Amino acid sequence: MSNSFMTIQRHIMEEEKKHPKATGELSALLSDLALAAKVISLEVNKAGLVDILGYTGEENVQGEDVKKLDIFSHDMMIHAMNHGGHLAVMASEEEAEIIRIPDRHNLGKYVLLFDPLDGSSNIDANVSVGTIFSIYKRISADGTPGTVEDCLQPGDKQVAAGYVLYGSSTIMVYTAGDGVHGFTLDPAFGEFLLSHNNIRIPEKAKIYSLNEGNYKYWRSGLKEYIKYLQDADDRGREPYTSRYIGSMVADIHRNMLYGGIFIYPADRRSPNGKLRLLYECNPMAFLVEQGGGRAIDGRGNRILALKPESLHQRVPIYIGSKEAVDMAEKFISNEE
Ligand code: AHM
Ligand code: MG
Repeated sequence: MSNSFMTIQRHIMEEEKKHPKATGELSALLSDLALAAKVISLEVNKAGLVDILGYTGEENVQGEDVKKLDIFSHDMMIHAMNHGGHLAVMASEEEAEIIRIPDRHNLGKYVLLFDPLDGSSNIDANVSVGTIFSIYKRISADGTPGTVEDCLQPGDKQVAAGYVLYGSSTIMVYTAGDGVHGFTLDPAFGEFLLSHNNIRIPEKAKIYSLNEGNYKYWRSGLKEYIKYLQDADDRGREPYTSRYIGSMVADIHRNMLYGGIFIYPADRRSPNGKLRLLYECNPMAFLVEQGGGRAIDGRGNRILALKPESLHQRVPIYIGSKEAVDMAEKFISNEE
């Protein structure tokens, strides 16, 4: 079948058919996520109209509360996902505790972790933002409500993960452990259509992305690594180029396509970096590893091997093209 008719639902079903024991539940879950993404995409694209249409107060013209987009996205994810019967429990970057699924719907075998709208501080400037998701199988007993332990599994246990980038177009990228695939939302049909089959992150990077405003707080190894990237070498290597949007989904998506490294390091001000292991680092690490790249914490560990200790734990991250992450590891392994 040609790509133009390969919808995300069809792709997910065909992937699942490769596994003889599959029940179709994961397909149903991913399809529900695609639906939530379409609704969030519509709302994100309307954001700029808010001022023009006079929705700026606490209430809109219909007398309804105007929700901030990150809260809207959080609520939308919950409403789209909590009645499907496939989940035992959820957790979101926007909520301190686990999100329980209503009775009778909470006996499914999967666990969903998500960041409903990452980078939302950028939204008023029309900068791209994204939704990130991560799916595990429950470890608590079947037929009981899910628990916090279900959410605290190492990233290596993910069965699927992905992101939706609301940019110049809306694209949903996912992996279910067999490559990374991207689907662009066709606004005319309202369908996600396969646009990026089997994304492979270039092994050699050209781009580095990190917040250089934090230079003063970096340790010596990171300073030396960035200096190294900015320099040419005598074997003909050109300097890297710097690109930092400040929206993780957009920065990593670009690096997946063009080759690059994204870093949110530990430094003297943020001893564990900024980004959250469960909602940001693990799903992105699964995608990047599936695309042939690497993701490490700069302390000798793969991101996906870390055992989470708490729902909102932060970890430093070095993620992207293999060669660039290997090189970063050498510089930072002996930093002071
Ligand atoms: P958020 O979860 O509050 O939106 O913050 C996460 C975002 C990432 O998308 C981005 O990579 C990072 O924060 C940027 O942080 P900084 O402004 O410190 O560079
Ligand atoms: Mg976030």
